[in-house]
Amino acid sequence: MRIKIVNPNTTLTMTSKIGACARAVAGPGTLIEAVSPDMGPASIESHYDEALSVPGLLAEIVKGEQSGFDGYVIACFGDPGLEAAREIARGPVIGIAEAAMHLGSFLGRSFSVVTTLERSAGRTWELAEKYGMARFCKGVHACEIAVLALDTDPDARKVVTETALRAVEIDKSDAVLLGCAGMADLCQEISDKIGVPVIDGVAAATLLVESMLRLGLRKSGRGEFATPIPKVYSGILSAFGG
Ligand code: 5HY
Repeated sequence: MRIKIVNPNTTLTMTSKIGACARAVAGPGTLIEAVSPDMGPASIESHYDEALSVPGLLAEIVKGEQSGFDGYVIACFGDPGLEAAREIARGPVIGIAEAAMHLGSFLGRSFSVVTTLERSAGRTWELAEKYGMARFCKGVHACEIAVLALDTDPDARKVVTETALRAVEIDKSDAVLLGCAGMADLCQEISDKIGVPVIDGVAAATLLVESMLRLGLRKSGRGEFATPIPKVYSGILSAFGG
């Protein structure tokens, strides 16, 4: 089976890290390809960034369909473009936030989320509500580290770990979810240090897509997530037209 991991931001170093984390858990016979769109924001830290990430993300899903990918992961904790991607993909499309939250709900009574900037916390609460996970989510705690600084700030690992520890102390939660695809490589290290399970959404979503494919589960071709009605899209979006 072939799974396409789409990092909706255009930072290729982050994309290759995400791909390595997905490959580390994928089963034998599962081919992982991790990509960034040709267009879009270098990182996603606002509603504006998220909106501008969606056309490039969808273009990657279109390309994936043309080259026969079986399933997709949207590797950004805002799960941007998730429903639109599901409309145009035949196979499963899973966002890393939804995967992490559902998996976290199986581990105990509650989880905490460690996010990058405080301004991203509202989106995480919104997704928890949307996915029916708000009753499990006890807190969203910001490290105040920008997405791309996760790889450049020498203190990043320490700050993320300290934030995770603080989250568990404050929330008394049973698990911690890493609220950025760029934290995927910190999962095991943090888990060893804080004494509760830590979930990386990239690995969680990859295995969820793999499991759905093994079960032969694909979206319903009818109703809300049926293929969009062909129409003209003008201007810079004209390539998206039928
Ligand atoms: C992410 N932004 O996972 C989110 C995290 C965030 O570029 N990749 C990004 O802070 O919203």
